Amino acid sequence: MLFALPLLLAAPLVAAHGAVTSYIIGGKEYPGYQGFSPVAGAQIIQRQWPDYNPIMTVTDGKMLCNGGTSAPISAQIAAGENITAVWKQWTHQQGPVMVWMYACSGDFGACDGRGKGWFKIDEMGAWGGVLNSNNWGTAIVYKNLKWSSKIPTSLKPGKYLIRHELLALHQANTPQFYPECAQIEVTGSGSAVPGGEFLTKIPGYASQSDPGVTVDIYQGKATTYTCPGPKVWTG
Ligand SMILES: *[C@@H]1O[C@H](CO)[C@@H](O)[C@H](O)[C@H]1NC(C)=O
Ligand SMILES: [Cu+2]
Repeated sequence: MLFALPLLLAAPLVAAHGAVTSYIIGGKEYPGYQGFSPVAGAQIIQRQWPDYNPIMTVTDGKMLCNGGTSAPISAQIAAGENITAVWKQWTHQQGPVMVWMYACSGDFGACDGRGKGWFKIDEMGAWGGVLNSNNWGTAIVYKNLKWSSKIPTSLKPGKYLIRHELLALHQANTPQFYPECAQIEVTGSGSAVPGGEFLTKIPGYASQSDPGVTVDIYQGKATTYTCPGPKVWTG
């Protein structure tokens, strides 16, 4: 029984939660990382994350791409086109979806996502005025196991990280963050870049006490929800 115990404890961690496992751009599916055994040189556009475990604090280093470092390849996407993230599994129905980008100044291998360069291109919090409900962005991911976002049409072409973040709020005052990143090369003729008010650092885009982070969705007082971090930049 001593040997069985760690297995019993570990199994639910794999069974619950989730992570982005592939991406669809223009009808083509780009395999992502499937989990749990990172290997060097895997021909995927996604930065390999070590596990499905939730991140519990906004300052955790894993907030940046769930701990993943660079990948050997990237996908091209035209500005104005949609990218769809796909989750093999997802288990929570309360909390927002946020999609972020970061302009790399050089090669992906040297693009560490550090500094005040992250901006949101998409988010969905709650609707309908009742937070203790399934009217949340993550409930759509629960249902469809997919999330589509448009790359802003006017965005300056170049190499970018794209970071899909699910923030699960089903436990009162106990946020759980699930962020993964992929490498995309945006094409087009735009020249727009977000202004400083749209940019932030990750980790560190909000404080742990931000009402969009540490919230009790069951206490019935709050009826509206504001996603943490800067406003979405649409170009
Ligand atoms: C493209 O993404 C936007 C969100 O940015 C969404 O509203 C729209 O439905 C998506 N279109 C498709 C065809 O998935
Ligand atoms: Cu979970």
